[in-house]
Amino acid sequence: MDYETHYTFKVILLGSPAVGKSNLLNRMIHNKFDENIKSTIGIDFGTKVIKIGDKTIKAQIWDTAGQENYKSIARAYYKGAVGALLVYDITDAKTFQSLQDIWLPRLRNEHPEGDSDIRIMLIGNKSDLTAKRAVAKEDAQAFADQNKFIFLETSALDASNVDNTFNTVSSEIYKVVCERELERVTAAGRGAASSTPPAASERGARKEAVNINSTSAAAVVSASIERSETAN
Ligand SMILES: Nc1nc2c(ncn2[C@@H]2O[C@H](COP(=O)(O)OP(=O)(O)OP(=O)(O)O)[C@@H](O)[C@H]2O)c(=O)[nH]1
Ligand SMILES: [Mg+2]
Repeated sequence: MDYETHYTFKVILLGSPAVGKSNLLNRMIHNKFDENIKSTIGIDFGTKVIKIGDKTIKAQIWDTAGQENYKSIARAYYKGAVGALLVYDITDAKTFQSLQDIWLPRLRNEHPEGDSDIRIMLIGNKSDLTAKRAVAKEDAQAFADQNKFIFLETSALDASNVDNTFNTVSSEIYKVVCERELERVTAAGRGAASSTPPAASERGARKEAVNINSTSAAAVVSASIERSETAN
């Protein structure tokens, strides 16, 4: 089918080994679960096309191993991301702690302009294993509130909240794009009315950053295809 894509979003999965990142990706893109899945090697990604209003959005979800050597993949993996899913396993408190100690600081290190440039969601996966719960919902919610993240518990196994996660992160990103589009149009109007519009040029630059991100995401996709071909 031929269609025009209005926006391409890159969303990255982050979290410790075995929290279920790859199965979440599988569930979001193919509606499948693979209990014999192996730990991810290199970088993997899946694409899903969705409609928001009258716009066609291509969402790329990127996945890598929780144990991946940070420096070797960081630049390509984080580059151009406009959404991040911070994933922990509700049955393993260490994986929740590592989001605070490792994954969130890394993400912020790669996005020094701050969280306004990237929509972040906190995801407690394996919600089907309630009997083995080790992270209270209240603690996760408090961490999310403190950082202004949306929080959801999911199960890649029984699919609960997985579509909800995907739709929420996509519409949150889309809202940012719309806000920036509005800022750009407003700034352009102000620029026409005034001979020295410093705020306008600043905002124009921010919008440029969004465009550059989308383009660089596409460039990184081809880089990652080469990588996974080498890995296999
Ligand atoms: N019960 C249950 N098990 C899950 C769920 N998601 C993943 N698992 C299991 O958790 C293990 C790890 O899943 P993966 O998807 O490979 O985890 P990962 O985070 O991609 O791991 P790395 O690639 O090593 O970083 C597998 O044995 C899965 O079967 C879930 O929602 N519920
Ligand atoms: Mg994996």
